[in-house]
Amino acid sequence: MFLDKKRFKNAFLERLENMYGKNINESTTIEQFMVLGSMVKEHISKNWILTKKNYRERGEKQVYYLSIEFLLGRMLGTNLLNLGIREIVEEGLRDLDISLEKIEQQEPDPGLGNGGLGRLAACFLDSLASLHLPGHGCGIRYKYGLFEQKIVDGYQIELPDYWLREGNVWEVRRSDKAVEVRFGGNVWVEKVGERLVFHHENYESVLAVPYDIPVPGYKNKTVNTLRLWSAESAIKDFDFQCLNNRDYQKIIDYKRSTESISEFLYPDDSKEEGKILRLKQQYFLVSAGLQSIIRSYKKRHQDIHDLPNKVAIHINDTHPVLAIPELMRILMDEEGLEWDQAWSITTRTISYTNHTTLQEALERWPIDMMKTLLPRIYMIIEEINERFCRELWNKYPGEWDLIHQMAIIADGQVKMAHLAIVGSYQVNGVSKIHTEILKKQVMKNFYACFPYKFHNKTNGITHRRWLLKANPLLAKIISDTISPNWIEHPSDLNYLQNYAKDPSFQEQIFLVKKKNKISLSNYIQEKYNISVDPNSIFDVQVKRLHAYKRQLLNVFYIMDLYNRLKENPDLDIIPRTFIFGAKAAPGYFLAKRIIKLINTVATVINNDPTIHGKIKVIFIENYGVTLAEKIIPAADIGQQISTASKEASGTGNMKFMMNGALTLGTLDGANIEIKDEVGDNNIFIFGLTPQEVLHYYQQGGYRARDFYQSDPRLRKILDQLMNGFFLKEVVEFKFIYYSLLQENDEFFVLKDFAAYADTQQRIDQSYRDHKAWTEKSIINIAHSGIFSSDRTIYEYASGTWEIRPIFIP
Ligand code: T68
Repeated sequence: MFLDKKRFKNAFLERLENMYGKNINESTTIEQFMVLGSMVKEHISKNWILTKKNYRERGEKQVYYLSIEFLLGRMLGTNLLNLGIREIVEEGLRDLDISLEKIEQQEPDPGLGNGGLGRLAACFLDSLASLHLPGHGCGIRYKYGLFEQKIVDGYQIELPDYWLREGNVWEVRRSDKAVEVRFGGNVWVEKVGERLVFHHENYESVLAVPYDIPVPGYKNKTVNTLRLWSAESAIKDFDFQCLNNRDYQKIIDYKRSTESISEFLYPDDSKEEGKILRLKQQYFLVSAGLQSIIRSYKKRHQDIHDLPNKVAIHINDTHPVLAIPELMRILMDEEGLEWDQAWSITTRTISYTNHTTLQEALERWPIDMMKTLLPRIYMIIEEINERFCRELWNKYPGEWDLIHQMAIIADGQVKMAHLAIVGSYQVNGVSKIHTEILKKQVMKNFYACFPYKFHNKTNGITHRRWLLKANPLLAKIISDTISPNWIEHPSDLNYLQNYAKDPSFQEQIFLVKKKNKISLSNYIQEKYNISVDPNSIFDVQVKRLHAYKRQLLNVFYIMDLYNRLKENPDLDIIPRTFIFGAKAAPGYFLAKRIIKLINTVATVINNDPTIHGKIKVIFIENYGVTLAEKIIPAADIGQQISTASKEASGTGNMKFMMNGALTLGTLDGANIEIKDEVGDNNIFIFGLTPQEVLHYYQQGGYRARDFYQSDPRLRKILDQLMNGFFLKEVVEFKFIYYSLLQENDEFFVLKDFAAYADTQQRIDQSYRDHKAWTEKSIINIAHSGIFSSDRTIYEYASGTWEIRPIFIP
């Protein structure tokens, strides 16, 4: 049906009739989306079945990527691109007087993730399939994704994101593959001959039902699977009728409690809440995932001892770390293996990636909670801990403190990162500096014990979504210049280096950026009724709101610039449009005050005629994958200004450079590697180094108040927070003020301010020379190929999972 335009049109009209009993004029755009989606899914199905058959029959090793989040973004556009049918569809629809773009906008954006960690998982799926690699995702089908953000009077309001309202056209429910997951109850042990048999009783049974989503590779025949699990009660509907009232109530309660497990995504990206429902979600994912992995393994292979040669299981941060004790449970309690055999298999099957060194984000669960909810799993963790501590004792006799620090269970808590390191064969950091910080600081004791486990795999992004799809104008001029080979070999982008000084190519690049800026300006005009100048510098910071990401530094500079403009309206600056997008965790008070501050400053500045529109400040609400695809291609500057050592990698930085924006950043995460690629002249770096920051922390911080006293700009800005200059209700900003001056500015905002302001002024100077600027922009694009997730996945496939491509005939 996608062979040519004519066949496509006929098939489309016919299906519209079949599904909705309507002709083209009667149908709504959402109906058109559902029709097109179902056609595309059907088109994928053939190769999906073929891929599964090949994987089954060829018996080669496969990887399962376990993640509590997959931040997928819309799928129609990427599917059309990967299948190579976008043009036919676009033209066919145009004949019918329908815009493909409008149809695409009907698709809900599945926000099943918070930020970088979830988006990385989605990029990895695309790269696995595009590289012909047998790799599947395993996650949770949350009924509600990350909240929808509205800004009302400058404040963030959270609305539920019921993304499944119209159904999900991409998924297939697989009731036949449902499995049971058990919570609570008690465990008793029986000795049968030489063996101990564990009986789990009085548990609550939850049915895990998988929904499969196809993941097609780029113009190949591979179609991998993302399997998302939904929690349901294990009761059949007819049971309801024959029950008296009391039991009926019990059943309703049970139904509610089971279904709540996959109800919503936890909206905090940096703090562990220790909520029992979250622990339930984690075990639900892991138990359902592993049961299904083992079941499918046993269909293909005889010997369970061979598991590590045929299956790799990767855990995305510690959220799925219960995969370790769960695999032990299955191997011992269900497959009848001894501890040592099971442990050897487990620790050769599971690998782990760490995404943070923030203390508050390192997961710890109270022993009591875990024991009550997962009695058998807790027993296994206890045993792992005992054996590990015994080993430590042999290695470091008498060193109680050290052993206490490294234990998996200590101080009434289970330390999930310790369990992850001990129970896996590889621990990966997400950028060079992050891996070094893990080795030398945060996990240094573990590194001393298991130096061979620690590896770096710098993150990446799929250039297919983030360049080819998000920025078609740029993709086209790149293809016209160096041939479209870069799409399959992103390192070919390097050839653009030869055109960095070419005036005609520079001209094209400049024009494309301008067009993207105009298109974003139109969006801002329509949505917020604010006019922005496409000739101004588009200076963008879009990411989750967190104190360590330092949106505050950005807004302080804006306040300072405004103050200077007020003093001298003739101040010679290139007009600037500051663009923010950021969701704050609903319970994160400081972050929400910062959103209010940005919006307050924006309102004052945007409505002040005396500065002649030289600066504008825009807060784009509800930032997510879809908006990122619109905003990033229009950026001149991407701000990556986290306190050095705090951002494990960042992936926004890579998206910006790939779209020709220059980075304004600290020496943190992958910024360092970007700088090494593009050279010092093509990036704007400022501020403390990670070593300096860590050094200050060891000394107990620095004296923030000194900076308030010695820098008149800072004094003025901080005073303005408290004297009602921007907002009469000063109480709103007290909390920010005190976090800096009384709590001593944990993230060095004041300390880095001067360097940041200087660098912003360098940018202003630099932008005046359009040719030189565009040359820098081209150099950034040319060096972005290495940050394709294809490279990252290649490294994981060869260096961690040991999987090989399987070409589908
Ligand atoms: C991010 N982490 C890192 N966490 O902050 C970022 N956390 O530097 C890195 O580039 C990215 O991971 C990919 O490696 C997160 O996004 C979360 O979203 C998260 C979610 C739940 C709980 C804790």
